[in-house]
Amino acid sequence: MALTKNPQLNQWIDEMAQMCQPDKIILIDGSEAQKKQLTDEACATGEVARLNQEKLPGCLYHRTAQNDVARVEHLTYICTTLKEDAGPTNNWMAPQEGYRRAAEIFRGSMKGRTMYVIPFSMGPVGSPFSKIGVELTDSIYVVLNMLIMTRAGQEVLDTLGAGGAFTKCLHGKAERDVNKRLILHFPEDNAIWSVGSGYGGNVLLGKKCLALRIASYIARQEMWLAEHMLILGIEEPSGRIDYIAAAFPSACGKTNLAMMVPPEGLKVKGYRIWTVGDDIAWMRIDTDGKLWAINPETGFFGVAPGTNSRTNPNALATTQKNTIFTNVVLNPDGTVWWEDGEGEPAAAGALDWKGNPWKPGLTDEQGKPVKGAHPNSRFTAPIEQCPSHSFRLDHHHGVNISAIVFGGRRAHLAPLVYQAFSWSHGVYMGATMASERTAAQYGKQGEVRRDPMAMLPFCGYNMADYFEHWLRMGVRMRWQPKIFHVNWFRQDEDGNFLWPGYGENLRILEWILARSRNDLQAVKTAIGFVPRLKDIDMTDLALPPGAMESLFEIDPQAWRQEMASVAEFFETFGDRLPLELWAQHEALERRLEELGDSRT
Ligand code: GTP
Ligand code: SPV
Ligand code: MN
Repeated sequence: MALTKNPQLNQWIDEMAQMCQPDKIILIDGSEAQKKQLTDEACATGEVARLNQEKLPGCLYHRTAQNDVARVEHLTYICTTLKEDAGPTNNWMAPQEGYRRAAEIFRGSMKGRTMYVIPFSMGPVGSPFSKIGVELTDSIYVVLNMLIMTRAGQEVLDTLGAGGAFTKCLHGKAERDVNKRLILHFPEDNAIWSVGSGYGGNVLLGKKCLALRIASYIARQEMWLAEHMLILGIEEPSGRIDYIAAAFPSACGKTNLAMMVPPEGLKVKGYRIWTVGDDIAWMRIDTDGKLWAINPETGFFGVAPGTNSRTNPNALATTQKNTIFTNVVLNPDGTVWWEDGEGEPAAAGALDWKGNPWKPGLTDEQGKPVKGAHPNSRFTAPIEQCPSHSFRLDHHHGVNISAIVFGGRRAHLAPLVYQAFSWSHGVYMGATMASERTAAQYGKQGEVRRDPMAMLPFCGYNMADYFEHWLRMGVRMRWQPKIFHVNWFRQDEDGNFLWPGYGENLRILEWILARSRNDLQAVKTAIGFVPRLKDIDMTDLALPPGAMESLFEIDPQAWRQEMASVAEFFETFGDRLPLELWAQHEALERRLEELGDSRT
């Protein structure tokens, strides 16, 4: 009997099954009973383990292979007919070549295994904002994660109907050998093939692969935006809620900002924070000419290390039940721990993310501390468990965006906050963003690289066309959100963060909202508007003398060096780069010469 009522889907499943040769095919219906059965099975094979069900009800533990702990950008490809359409920032492979090379690895790889069919919706089921995907996978870990991260199951198939379109997402663990690992995107076919990995961003195909790479390609054609952005709402005692969308590169603070708790000093102001999303925003211009955003996901796949009741109490509360922990420390009592986590790890009997005996203070042969949790260890948790989750999560229009914020991890150069002069200048600011590399991707940590709009690893087409698309979107809006840049990570000479970050960031968001309502004056500098220091509410926050001045320092010499690196980056796009960005670049060069860093 046919598996679904959609002939095109059935045919595709057949073809993929012929290639991968699973023993069985199981359709994921989204029911609790099936979820429990799959969990039991995965526990029996050791793919996951149940944690202490009294202390962490419904929680599971998982370890990835040791060579498979982060996204692999060097093995991630955009497969378009023309290489030009992938652009200079993406790895490219011809579609035929991609299918051929991946098929070699997929062929027969599911022998003795089950292929699960996961119908999922990114965005509320049936909303015109949403997109449907179907993921085929041989990993129960992937199924259990997708059930948290997306709306998955029978309801989605019903909505798809007999003729609906969907993104074809094929995943196989194969041997989890780095030399047989490929993450391929075929935007022209609305398809994704991922093979040889079991790590989140490579295998939860609704997330980075569909909701960013494929969606960004579709969004350009349909005139909307698919972005690597958190969305949060700030409610004032009057009841007014303003929503902010912010793009920071991986492991640069999106989850933390999205769930922030107002600091003590601002408590009297009575703000309430609403978390809409922590990683991805799909934004459209609605009939009112304003920008509206939804979070297409239903869960968080968040960085564990650094999460504690001081930095992110909402994340900690969210992860107390029904959560999957990946690559963290396993305590002997079936609880979990990670670096800069809550409380102390077990003094004895704990296992590290590799499964080796581990205790606090452990060092290797060279005397270097051994981390218990992998720096990119993660939790997968339902957004509805977050104490600050928005009441508009299932609203098919989402929320109206008042301000767009770009940010990176810069030890020097970028001030704490500054504002673009216009939409085009804001697009330039986003296009020229740079950040230090983190543990969320393979490669040399700490190295500064350009990461436009935090989309460098996630844009499914030529980024020159993507910038053009951003410029055009601005023209089409009747009401453009103001654009800002923040840097929570500026350091002093000794390498200490100058800004305390986390909840204290609300002090900067306050300024951002006031500016986006045209409520405040600001200081014009060469790079944009910066706050008058008196306009940042510092109640109960004492920074060392001179810290605020250092946080806002604009060093013309350093900026000129930055400009050279930006020009070099822009040149890689050749003629395809919108002239408007070069115009913005030249205007900034002129301002740097004329104004220097003159500030009042
Ligand atoms: P992805 O899930 O990879 O996209 O990451 P993310 O952008 O959601 O990053 P996340 O909020 O998980 O933060 C990553 C790291 O940055 C954690 O170690 C945090 O503790 C740290 N961090 C977050 N916000 C701040 C901040 O305001 N200041 C400082 N100094 N560190 C921060
Ligand atoms: C990121 O790296 O930006 C993440 C985690 O959000 S992953 O899903 O692995 O891409
Ligand atoms: Mn991310």
